[in-house]
Amino acid sequence: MSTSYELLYFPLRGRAEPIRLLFATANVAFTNTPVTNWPELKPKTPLGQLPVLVEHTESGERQIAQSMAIIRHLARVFDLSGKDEAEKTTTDVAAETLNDWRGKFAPVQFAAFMKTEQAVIDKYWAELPATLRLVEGLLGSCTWFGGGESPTYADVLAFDALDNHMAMKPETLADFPRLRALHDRFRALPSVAAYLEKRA
Ligand SMILES: N[C@@H](CCC(=O)N[C@@H](CS)C(=O)NCC(=O)O)C(=O)O
Repeated sequence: MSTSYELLYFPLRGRAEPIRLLFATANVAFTNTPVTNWPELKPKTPLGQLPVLVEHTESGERQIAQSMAIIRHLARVFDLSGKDEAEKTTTDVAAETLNDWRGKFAPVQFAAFMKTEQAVIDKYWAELPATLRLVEGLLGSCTWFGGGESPTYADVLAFDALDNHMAMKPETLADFPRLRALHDRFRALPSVAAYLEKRA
């Protein structure tokens, strides 16, 4: 049964971007639907939040909420969760660590919107090198965060986090050559490169 995918989110990167990057990694087409009528749509979504993935099949439509549930679901379907139990567990450990980091970054990235205090922002940047050391340590000498020969959804989360930091502070990875190499390697995957070239 063939499935077509539609991703609903506000017209920005935010929580939907790792999902878009996952589609790009798997080289699977999807319809990106920017939501501009949120008050009207909100009550029709499963949890009153975006992103929502809509899967269309011959037997009907299924809406999935929660960005990490969407990512893990698609990663299983597209075989981007790690190839065996060891790789899957390593991938999950990396993903949870990256999510902890992404959670701390959100009030800094969206400081104006979230009215984050300057002291919180300063503390975040002061502690960033320690966080990056931890994350780089998890990658170790592996090519990908799952420890295998091909990328997993943890690499998608890592790329998105690294990319968002570099957009704010291009020098972020100056002292972290293995994370910089991971960022370059992921960005160079042909289907990802094609997506990045087009993305708004
Ligand atoms: N844990 C959820 C959080 C979703 C969430 O907070 N979505 C925000 C946008 S990033 C939202 O829908 N805000 C509008 C609203 O709650 O009405 C996820 O990761 O999907």
